[in-house]
Amino acid sequence: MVLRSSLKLSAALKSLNPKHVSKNLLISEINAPKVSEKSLVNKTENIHLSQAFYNGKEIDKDKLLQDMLVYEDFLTESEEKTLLDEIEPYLKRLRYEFDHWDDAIHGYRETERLHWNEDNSKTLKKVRDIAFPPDIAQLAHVHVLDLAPKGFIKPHIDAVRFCGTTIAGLSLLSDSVMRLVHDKKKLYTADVLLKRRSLYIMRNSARFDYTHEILNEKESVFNKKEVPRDRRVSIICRNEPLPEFRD
Ligand SMILES: O=C(O)CCC(=O)C(=O)O
Repeated sequence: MVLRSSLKLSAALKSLNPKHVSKNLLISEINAPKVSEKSLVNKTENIHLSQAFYNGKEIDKDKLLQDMLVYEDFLTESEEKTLLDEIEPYLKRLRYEFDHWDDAIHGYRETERLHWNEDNSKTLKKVRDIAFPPDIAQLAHVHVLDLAPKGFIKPHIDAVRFCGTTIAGLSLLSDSVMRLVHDKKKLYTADVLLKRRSLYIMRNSARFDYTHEILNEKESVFNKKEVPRDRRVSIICRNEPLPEFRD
């Protein structure tokens, strides 16, 4: 396995650069994959928008709902186990990092993986097929992020140098809540329930215009209901940075 530190979230977060976003959106919207509405399970139930979306007209809620998709039960229990069986031996050798008060992630260990066994390659192909249109260049490495039960991710926008229009993430082992907050208009927020074995696709406006974070165990509440946090492993596929942002 070849490690590319640029994909790692800890590295990517150190160079956040959400500028030129409107240009990105124009390009990315052309490339947006056509996801069948029929295959979306409980999308509206899994995304809770703040009142501002209904009171104000500044930000289009339908646009956000087109760009933040959640597929419940995307993985079967057996697919989840097969993915964990492959990555667990490696993750177990790493220590969770809790140390630095200013880190954007707290209580995590992570790796990137290029080669997967046959079954897991099939599962990841399903993710890639649904998340990315055929003509879009994808990062070959898959990012694996393991959050301890007390781990959390602070608000950030992924650096445009390291990731293109789309982030597609599988959630293993635990439910969690992802919060999106509009980068310029902070009252526009969306809580997204990421159930164990679900897949989320965050693209275009959701990826560029909103910070995203994974709430810590104390704040892990969705629509007034507590969402108990346990260790959570996410497996994340991304597409290549847009050409103007490549090194
Ligand atoms: O663990 C996740 O699903 C979120 C990861 C994340 O924040 C990112 O990839 O930018």
